[in-house]
Amino acid sequence: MAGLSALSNTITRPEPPQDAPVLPRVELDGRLIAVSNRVARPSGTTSPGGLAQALGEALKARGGTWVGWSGQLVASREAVELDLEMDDDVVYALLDLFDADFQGYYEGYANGVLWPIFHGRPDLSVHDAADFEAYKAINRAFAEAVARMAGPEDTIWVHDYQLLMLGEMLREAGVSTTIGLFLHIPFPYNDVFRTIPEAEEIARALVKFDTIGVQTTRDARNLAECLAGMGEGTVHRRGKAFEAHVFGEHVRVVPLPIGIDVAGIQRLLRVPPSSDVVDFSRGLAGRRSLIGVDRLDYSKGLPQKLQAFHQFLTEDPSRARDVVLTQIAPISRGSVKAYEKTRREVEAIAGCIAGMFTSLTCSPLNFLTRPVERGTIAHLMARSDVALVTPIADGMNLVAKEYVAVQNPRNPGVLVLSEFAGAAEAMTDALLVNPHDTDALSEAIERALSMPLGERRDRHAALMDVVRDTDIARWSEACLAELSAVKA
Ligand code: GDG
Repeated sequence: MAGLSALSNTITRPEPPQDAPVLPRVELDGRLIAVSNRVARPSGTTSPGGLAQALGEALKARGGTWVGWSGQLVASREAVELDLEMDDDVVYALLDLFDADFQGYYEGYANGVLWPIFHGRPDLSVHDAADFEAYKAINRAFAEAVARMAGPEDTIWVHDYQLLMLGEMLREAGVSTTIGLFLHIPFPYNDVFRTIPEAEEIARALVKFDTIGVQTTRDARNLAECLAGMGEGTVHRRGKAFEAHVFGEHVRVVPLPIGIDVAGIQRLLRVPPSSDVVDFSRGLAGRRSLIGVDRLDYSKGLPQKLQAFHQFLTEDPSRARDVVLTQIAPISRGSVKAYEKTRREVEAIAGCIAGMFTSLTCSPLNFLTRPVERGTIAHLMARSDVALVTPIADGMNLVAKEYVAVQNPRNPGVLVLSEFAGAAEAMTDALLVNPHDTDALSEAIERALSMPLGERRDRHAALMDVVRDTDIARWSEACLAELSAVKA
């Protein structure tokens, strides 16, 4: 590891950001009504998460109505209210949910069955038929609220796995306008999807959407073929889209990779860093910085990442004085059993690394399970030589794009990226790794740390093109273009 300490420390101030060019807007006839379980309301504190982050930016940019859960649970269905909040051009329509259904809907079915199965982990699914009834009841509550406000010219844009039944329920409620779904998480292979006892009921509901946007071509193919396979239908490829004719319906499944607000994250670097970041930079004292930012979720590959980092240090314990990995891992869905288990597993490996490699004067691992302020994350990313983004399955992974966006193009860091992140489909100039291969991941860390400047610059320039191409404004315009094409 002689090379490591000999390399110059790459902590540099990123170059001044360039604002993204203004894009032509897709004109919609009526209003845009976005619907998601959670809403990033201006008055509230948003928990870390890619969907709220992305949708918030998209709606702020063009205006519209955002329907989502108010955060309030009520004791009877009759007490459910819909509150309206205005902020600039966005109306937040906040729906209370019925307490007795909420747990079955959210922890039980959405996060206990759909999340693990869609991430290829049917072994972690905990199925209870009553949870599906609760899931449908909450989807119906959303459908009733949206049906009350939707006009015939409006465009309804539903988000994610919590609301898969909404297209069908809106049609049942008499809504005839365009309804699209964007699925932020991967869609699994047919055999995995069919492990859900209600797979056919869900498939029949999915075909009621006009268009379904997904993160990658692989997801689009999986979804269209799965739907067609379940109903003995057909799939045709039309350009990048897959069109399924099945259950007497026609649904278009389109890869629409999501991105980030590039100018927005770069603007965070114009605000001086907090004293914590300044102290952190000072404390590095020539050590190289690696960063990871992942909700504490089994899909994010945290045990695999820490295991590989442990191996990297074990191969040459002197590395523990040359590098520091800052892993931000805010606890997420802490009351779901599989998450508790992942947390214990991750904490055990982190404890093992700390125990084996921390000296009286330095530690190679900063492991944080509390959420960190967004500006701090941006500054830490900008000051890190390497980002480790190693999910075992991920719809896209915005962290990979955020890291690239805040690098100094003259002296950029290196992105180590799991080949199982949706981001890997286009970000092929990252160091792509299989996170289950501990040796390969440990080697990728070393290769990233010793990559020559010329190669770092070339890879970064290519990655930055991908990040700009999928900027959040472009993504939302591309989604809305798909939706408006349905009406044409
Ligand atoms: C879902 C899909 C898809 C993380 N920790 C903190 C924090 N974060 C921010 C990150 C990033 C976001 O949360 C996480 O986005 P990801 O894309 O990585 O992952 P998910 O939350 O699983 O998002 C995913 C996404 O939806 C969008 O479609 O990419 O595949 O699973 O922005 O920076 N933010 C703050 N403190 C933290 O501690 N402030």
